[in-house]
Amino acid sequence: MISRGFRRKRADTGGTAVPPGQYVTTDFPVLSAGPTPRTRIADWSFALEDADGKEMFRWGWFELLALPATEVTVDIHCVTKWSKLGTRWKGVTFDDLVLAAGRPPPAPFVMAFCDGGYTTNLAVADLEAGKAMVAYEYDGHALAPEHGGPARLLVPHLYFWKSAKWVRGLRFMQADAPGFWEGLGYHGRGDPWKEERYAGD
Ligand SMILES: Nc1nc2c(c(=O)[nH]1)N[C@H]1C(S)=C(S)[C@@H](COP(=O)(O)O)O[C@H]1N2
Ligand SMILES: [Mo]
Repeated sequence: MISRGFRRKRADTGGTAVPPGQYVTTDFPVLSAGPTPRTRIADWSFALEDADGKEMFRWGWFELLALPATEVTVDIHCVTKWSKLGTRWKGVTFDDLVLAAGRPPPAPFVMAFCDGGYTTNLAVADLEAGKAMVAYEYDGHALAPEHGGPARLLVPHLYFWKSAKWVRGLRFMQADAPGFWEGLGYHGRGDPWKEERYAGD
């Protein structure tokens, strides 16, 4: 009871508990458009590619772990209407990846790409200044494969489909272009507070 009351109070401090049309869940649903890929750590890497598809930088698994790590506790919002409050993650922020790459973002948009073929588009403005990370721990443990392990994107201020699981890199783009769900009618940006669920919202 104590933790319940505390949680409610915490969520209320922002004025609104969850974005419009969302309900709070305490479990952690798995939503995947296909099977869970199983990439060996030895074969895993994360790449930044420029707008011509040329590699800017690539980190192997242990190189990623050696970068400065950031821990966040954030609420997440799925477009299927569940929200989960106070989720705890650890990973490397987009800012720290860009710093380590030693080159500023060469274009204003990215396409995130993943094992299994999933993609999602994001504006650099929605990644920088601490807004996004490549997360490899959830709630103090290695990220489970079904939730995107070994590593996933975490962009909690947008609907959770933007948080690409099994992410393997970001390809910069001069012009915005739809990823997997965006090409099937979902919104290009997906701000849950504006209820940007479908194209045209
Ligand atoms: N690679 C990949 N990433 C993905 C998805 C997917 O199908 N494949 N589904 C997205 C959707 S729609 C949601 S709601 C979240 C679900 O993450 P979870 O399974 O950890 O809850 O992952 C997003 N990232
Ligand atoms: Mo989703």
